[in-house]
Amino acid sequence: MQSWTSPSLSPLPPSGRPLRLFDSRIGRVAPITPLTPGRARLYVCGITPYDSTHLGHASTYHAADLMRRALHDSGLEVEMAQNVTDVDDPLLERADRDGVDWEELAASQVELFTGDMAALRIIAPETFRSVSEAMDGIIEMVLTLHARGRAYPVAASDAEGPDWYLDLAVDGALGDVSGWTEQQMLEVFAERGGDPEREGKRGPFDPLLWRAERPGEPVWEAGLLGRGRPGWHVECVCIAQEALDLPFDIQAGGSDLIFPHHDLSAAHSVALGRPFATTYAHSGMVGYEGEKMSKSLGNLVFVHRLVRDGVDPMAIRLVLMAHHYRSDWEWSAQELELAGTRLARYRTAAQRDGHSAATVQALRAALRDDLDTATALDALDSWAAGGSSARSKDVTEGPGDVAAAVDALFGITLRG
Ligand code: 5CA
Ligand code: ZN
Repeated sequence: MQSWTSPSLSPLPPSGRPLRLFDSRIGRVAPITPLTPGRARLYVCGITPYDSTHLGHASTYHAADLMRRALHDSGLEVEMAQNVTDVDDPLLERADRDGVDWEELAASQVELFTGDMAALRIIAPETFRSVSEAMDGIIEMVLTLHARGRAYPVAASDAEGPDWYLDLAVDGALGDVSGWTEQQMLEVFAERGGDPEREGKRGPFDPLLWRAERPGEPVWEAGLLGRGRPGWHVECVCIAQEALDLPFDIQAGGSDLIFPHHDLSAAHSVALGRPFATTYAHSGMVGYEGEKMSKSLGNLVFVHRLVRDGVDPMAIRLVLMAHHYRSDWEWSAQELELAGTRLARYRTAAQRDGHSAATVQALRAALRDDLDTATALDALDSWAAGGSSARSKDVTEGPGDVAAAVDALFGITLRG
């Protein structure tokens, strides 16, 4: 799939200091040591393209972008992959409701998404692949799971053939990523795409691997599994394997994916005989009007509308930076206004000779400390308040072009 054009990166020689990131699996911050020396491999779960990019998505991809920039600053090459869930229930239902072709709906929303990502100066992933593009590999993966004795059929009353599920019990416990109890899992499984009560399943959390053909749904031929379409989790395992190989270093995405999606992706991978990711990094949920911003609730603030209305995308980035990536927070128009003022102050400071090696050092230290953007903004506020006097006091060694560092580390342009 066509991704977007990455912003050009301001040159900043790597600090060589490792990124420390909170790992949901172990419940604490730990340094990132790539499995392949010198090269970090990162996967971020992509959009289901039936509504354009809202601030919640933007916040999650902003967090992944900061991870990538921090990994780069630590001296690593970075390789990143991102999927597009263009074959899934909510998208097909929306296309049906609106009387549009599902492929056209997906394509139009992906186009808006890539435009938003480019406007926000998010570095494009090396691999940006949709489920329909990855279908051959997904089918092969489902067939491999079947051949390894992990798939079982469940009769479907509204289809000719059975649906196929992954038998989690073969490999033992679920919950490696979330660490949740069965009760916690049951509370959210159904509302996050699961079907714990489906008759004929061996275990409540067994995920759908392959759904048999239903009238009006897009289908692909999968040999002895019959015609149909894949379940959700297998797509990310397949796209990650093809793009990055398994295991890889960091699985990123919003905290709503910890369970079931990331637990079950890891379970698929184990069933294939491979560990999945080493570190699981999750960003918090952005809310609006008292609830999580979500397509199903409809309480959305779209990036492209803000931009169309004249908001500087760099001010949006500053709002995102004002919240720690792991915390849940609410979008507000007042904060956006404050961010606009802040951006103007930073730009004035950058024009006024904003050299400060101490500030650059503080920015890098904050970023590699679990993406501590609030501390980075404090450093920038002091720098902007100090103006050119910061230079005479600055005795710290190292690069001191603050605007170049803000660009390289945080993706924000301060110079026109
Ligand atoms: N296609 C799947 C992932 S494989 C999916 O969750 N799509 S999505 O469109 O619902 O979300 C895309 C990404 O944005 C995911 O990483 C999700 O965790 C994140 N996300 C969704 N809503 C929010 C929100 N309100 N705040 C922060 N991140 C969010
Ligand atoms: Zn995913």
